[in-house]
Amino acid sequence: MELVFSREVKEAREAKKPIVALESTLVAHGLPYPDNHGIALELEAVVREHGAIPAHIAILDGKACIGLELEQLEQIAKLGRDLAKAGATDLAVHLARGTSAATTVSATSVLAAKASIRVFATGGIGGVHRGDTGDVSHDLVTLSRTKIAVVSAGAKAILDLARTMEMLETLGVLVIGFGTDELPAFYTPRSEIELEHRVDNVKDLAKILQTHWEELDGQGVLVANPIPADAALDPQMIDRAIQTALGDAETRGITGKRLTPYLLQRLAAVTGGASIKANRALALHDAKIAAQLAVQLIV
Ligand code: PSU
Ligand code: MN
Repeated sequence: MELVFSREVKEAREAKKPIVALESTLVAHGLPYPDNHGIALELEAVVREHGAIPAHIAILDGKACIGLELEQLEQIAKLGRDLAKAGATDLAVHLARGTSAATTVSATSVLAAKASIRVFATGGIGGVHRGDTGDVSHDLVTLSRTKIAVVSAGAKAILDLARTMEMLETLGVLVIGFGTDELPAFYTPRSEIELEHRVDNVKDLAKILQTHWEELDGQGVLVANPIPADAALDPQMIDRAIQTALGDAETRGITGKRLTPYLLQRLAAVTGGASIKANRALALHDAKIAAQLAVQLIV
């Protein structure tokens, strides 16, 4: 497959600099304009500040873009939900037809791995939705078969976190708490779901990843990195807001691909923007740890 690299990523590859993948669905479908554009630029800045090169990933006119030029990123932020949302399964359709799409965690992971990028920062992965609809994000399956470390604040709190954790275990996705013994709950640091493994620094983490990938042919790893305490939302407040958003989605019959973006948008409205502020803080924290990890992996 032909990969199109941004100027900065092309140079980084030639100089063998560490690179961190970033997803475009968070930009197009997870956050409203113009916050999405500002946050995407901040994510890139944090990655650079910590010694790595950012590579936002998307499909533009049938090209798998690894790293986006400024105007491309802005275009994606402005298009928002008018842009298609592609999971890993949808990639071939866009590539073959020459169409454009924002890439989810699953699609971003697949394309990053094709570009030999091993570290990816995002807010929260998809997972098992609440209730009994059987809606389970393809992110989980992709992680089970793609060599990538996704640094995220766990899975989004709108999900059933306990079942998401069980599914990760079933699929053999290694989950490692970064400075925590519990799966983070996205907007809050704690879920009371205990993790089997914890690290407290990127050096320790890098060693585990190298062993996992190089000696055992292990695949995806979820690095569960809690939201910084000072940015966390009140657990009861966000729980109530999630209940409201879930109720609204049910009333309006929203399912499938539109569900996650709809819930995030409702949460932003119900919390008066507090969920967006928290999302920004946790994603920036993920970008920082991911950059430090990417640096550590090549030393
Ligand atoms: N995390 C966020 N915001 C998002 C997403 C994750 O903070 O918008 C996106 C990711 O792209 C993830 C997708 O892969 O939501 C999951 O969608 P679904 O539940 O339809 O699989
Ligand atoms: Mn789904």
